[in-house]
Parts: sequence; structure tokens; C-alpha cells
Amino acid sequence: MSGYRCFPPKNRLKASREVESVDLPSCRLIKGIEAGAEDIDILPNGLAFFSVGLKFPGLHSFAPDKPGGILLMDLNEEKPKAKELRISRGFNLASFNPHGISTFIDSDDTVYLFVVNHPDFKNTVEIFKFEEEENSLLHLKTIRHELLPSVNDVIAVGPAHFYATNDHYFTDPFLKYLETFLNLHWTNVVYYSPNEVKLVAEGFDSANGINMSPDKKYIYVADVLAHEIHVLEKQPNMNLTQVKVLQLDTLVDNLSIDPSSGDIWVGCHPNGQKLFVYDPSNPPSSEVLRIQNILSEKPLVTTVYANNGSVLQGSSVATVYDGILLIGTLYHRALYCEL
Ligand SMILES: [Ca+2]
Ligand SMILES: [Ca+2]
Repeated sequence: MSGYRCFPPKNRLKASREVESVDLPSCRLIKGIEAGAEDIDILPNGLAFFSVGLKFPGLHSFAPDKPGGILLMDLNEEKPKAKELRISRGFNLASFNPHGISTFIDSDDTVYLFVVNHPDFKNTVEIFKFEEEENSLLHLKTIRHELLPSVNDVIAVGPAHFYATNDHYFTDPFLKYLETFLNLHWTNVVYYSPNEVKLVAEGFDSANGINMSPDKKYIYVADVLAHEIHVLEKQPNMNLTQVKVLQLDTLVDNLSIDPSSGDIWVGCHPNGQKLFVYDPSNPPSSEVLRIQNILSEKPLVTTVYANNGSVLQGSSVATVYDGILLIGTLYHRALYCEL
């Protein structure tokens, strides 16, 4: 194993934490996902996009030589299958390394898929148009920007407009390592549009998942190493102002929103040490939290699913649609559960 590894202090990694199992009555592993589905986004019509095959220096992979891809699953089907979407010619598939994703539906019903990509471990945001009839993604645009040095996730707010989290301040692997080790709190959220790119929130240990409330008033940001979810209010000029911070006892990765209730579903890593130092005999665990009424005095936090890694390792995302819960992982498999 080579390369720099991020080893934050043990308390931030919750290195000694073990999980108690919380099972759901009906779950099955999704066929065809064996090397991670770091992020999942579901359209209001039940079509779910999976970002699969993420690779990073120092991060375990079960398919190190296979490029990543985007899979689609129709949750309205009786026994839905995950099928790989074709991607239009001209896009470099060999170096496709998708990470956080977000969908956007325009006023003319065009569906855009925003994908954080790390071709050759660099940082871009790719915008695709989803062509449902053709089962394909048409590549529209690659975005690179100096304010996007280490992108983790995006939330689309327009056809070429988004908020993005940077999980590190630096791009260089050695500086990234130092930054994490020194706990600099330099990571941030950036707003991007074709006319304006700006820093809108900063001071996170490591900003990770990002999403938006159904009424579009609030942006939620997961700070994975601080074990926090930040609630930020969106201003007319797209700046963000902090409203509150919810402290949790786990490493929070991607955030999904139930559009009907506004509940936040969180893919969590109970023990970060096991995640970063992969040992198949002592694998990383999985944990899914549901957060209700985050704006209230006492938000309700429920552990909906937890597993010690015997079934599912390293859950990074959990998202719901019509009684179905999908759970994705950083580099392992994905689970389809009935609630
Ligand atoms: Ca996302
Ligand atoms: Ca993430």
C-alpha cells in the first residue's frame, strides 16, 4: 500500500466505537454493486441514480482497475435492478471516478445529473442531461475551478448552478494529510454559477454531504470529522448564514432529504479508523440515521439501520422513496430495504 493516508486523531475517527445491530425486516444486497455506491439520488418519479466505483489513493477498493459509472434503478418496479447508464461519446470513461451526485429538474422537465468526478484524482464537476428513453447520460459540461480543490458532494440549484463542499482545503496529498492531522478547520462550501463563483461558508473540519430542505430555504452540510450537521439559511444572493449545528456521535457522510416529510436521512461511519485501515476480518460498520424536525428545539434522531460489517461495510448514503430505503457504501455493496 502506498501514498499518503489521512489519519486524523482517534477521537475524531471514533476509533473505539462498535455498533449494536439494528435490523430491518426485509433487506437485500443489490446485484451488480460490489465496489461502492458512495452516493445515491432519487428523482420524484422513483428513478434512483447510483454513483459507483469511487477510488482514492489510500482508500480500499474491491475493483481498483475498473472505472466508475452511474447506475439507474426504477423503484416502481416489483423487483428493480440496477442498470448501468450509457454515457455519450466524447466523455472520458476510462478515468471516470464519480463521487457525490445531485439531480436537478428544470422548468421544461429536463433532468440534469451533477456528478463530482476525480479523473486521475483531480477535481471536476460534470453536468449531464439524463435521456430516459435512451437509458443514457449526455455530457454537457466539465467544471474546474480554483475554489473547487477537493470536492466531495454537490447540491444542484439550477441547470448549471450548485453548492459544493470541499472536504480539504489543499489539493496536494501531503498538504491534505497535514491539514487533516493539524485539524485546521479550513474546509468550506462554495456556490458556483456560470456568472459567479464564491465561498459561502467555511470553518468545517471536513465538509462532506450537502443537501437542501424541500422548501429550498435551508442548506444542510455534514461535517464528517466534527460529527455535526450544520443548518444554513440560503440568502437571495445565494450566501449562506448559519442557523444551528446538530451534534451526533458518528462520522456523518452524505445527507438525503425525504421530500414529503423533510426528514434528513444520513449515511454514517460509526468507526472511521476501520474505514480507512481496511481489515476484512474486522470490517467497517454501517449506520443509518433519520433526523426529524431538525429546526426544532429537540430534533428526533433515530437509528434506522446498523450493522457491524457482516452484511454492509462503510455506509455513506441512505435515501428513501415510497417505503423503500436504499443504502450505499464508500467501497462495498448497496442494500435495498423495505421500511
Ligand atoms: Ca449528493
Ligand atoms: Ca460524501
